[in-house]
Amino acid sequence: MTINKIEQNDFSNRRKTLMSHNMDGATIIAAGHNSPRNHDVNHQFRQQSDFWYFTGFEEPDAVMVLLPNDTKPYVMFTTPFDQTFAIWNGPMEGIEGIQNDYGVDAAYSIKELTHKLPELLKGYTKLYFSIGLDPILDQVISNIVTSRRSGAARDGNYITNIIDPKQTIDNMRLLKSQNEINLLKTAIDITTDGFNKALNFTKPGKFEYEIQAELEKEFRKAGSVRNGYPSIVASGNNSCVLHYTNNNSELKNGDLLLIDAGAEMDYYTADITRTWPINGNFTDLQKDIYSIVLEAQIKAINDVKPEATIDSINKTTVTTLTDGLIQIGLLTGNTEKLVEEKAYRKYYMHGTSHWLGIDVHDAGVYSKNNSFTKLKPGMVLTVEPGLYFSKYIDELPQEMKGIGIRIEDNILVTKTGNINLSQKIPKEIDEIEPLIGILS
Ligand SMILES: [Mn+2]
Repeated sequence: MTINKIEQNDFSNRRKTLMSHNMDGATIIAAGHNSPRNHDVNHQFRQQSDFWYFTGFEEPDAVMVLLPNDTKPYVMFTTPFDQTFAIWNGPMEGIEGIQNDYGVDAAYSIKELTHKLPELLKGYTKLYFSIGLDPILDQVISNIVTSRRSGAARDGNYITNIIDPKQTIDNMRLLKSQNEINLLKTAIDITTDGFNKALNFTKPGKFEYEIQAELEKEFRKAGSVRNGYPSIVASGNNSCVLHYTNNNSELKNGDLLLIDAGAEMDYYTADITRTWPINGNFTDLQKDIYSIVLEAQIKAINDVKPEATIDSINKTTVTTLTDGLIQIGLLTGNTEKLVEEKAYRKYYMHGTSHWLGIDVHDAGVYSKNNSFTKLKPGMVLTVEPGLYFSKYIDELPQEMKGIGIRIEDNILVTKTGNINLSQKIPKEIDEIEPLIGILS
């Protein structure tokens, strides 16, 4: 399997594009910080997505500064190399490493930020900076603004605008390059292997975490160092819980198993869901409900093409789901009217699609000023209809309670329509059933 990494050249081009949008100001983006778990143990660190997108640098506590009018436009503040730290915690780039390997024009110690950053920003009256993401950097910037303003009586050169660069960055991240698409494909192929193993190991009496282990073993074996989000391995009524992550129940004969998971590959993640019967055979009722969701999903995927919107795809989905809910007797009346009233919301309470990329719910708006973002070639989105008949909905017929079904694929928009990047994971009933439990 070829693993295409995002190269220094890609990061450099991204910075150039961002600077071309923000020529009249300095752009400042902070890296993430470690988050303590307890005592001297941190949660696993993963770089802040925007910072990584422009730098490829994976250490915490750094700050990127882009100065388009300077001869040295790409500046980085980072933690200097520390021998003790390196011995205890592993390799770190330090000032020298970041200068040699990351294409920065100038690098300084993060400890110098408060006195060096005001110097660097001297020639700029506009800052592109997202306030409210990093309280420490907010304070540093606020101090610079205050000090420049108090000096303004003499030179008139103070900071007049602080503009959030988010919209520009989101628009960039929304359109994927070929390298990014390749990485997403790799992440999806790895996830495919995991789903196949999970299918093969499903059997009544096992626990959700055992299936999770088989799934994630394939992720790790193939070179994915972490998931894009915590895996949902949900059996029985847990499949109706959208954000279920306990993954500690026993698989019961006659119940369904829903898995929503994605391997991350060099910062790009898959996001795939399948649902199957634990004992290898759908009951007639499960089949009926599954078929409704599958039909909605296939119709929605057919709708993915340039000029369509996440809203138009959602309309197709909820229309099909509403028809299905009428068929199985949970809704009565006219489809169009029921769709308008959002009567389906009781059993389908989430959206049909979201952008996919560095973040599982990736950057990019769905609509602005009441106009929906039109799909363009190079965008990647999920299509994930579902129906959830929670045991907590009292009025549901007993036999329906605990049936939760979602089917989710990852779709690349192309010039002529789309490519379903996760189509290799089976979802037709007669394809799925023979694979269940054959290795358990
Ligand atoms: Mn999703």
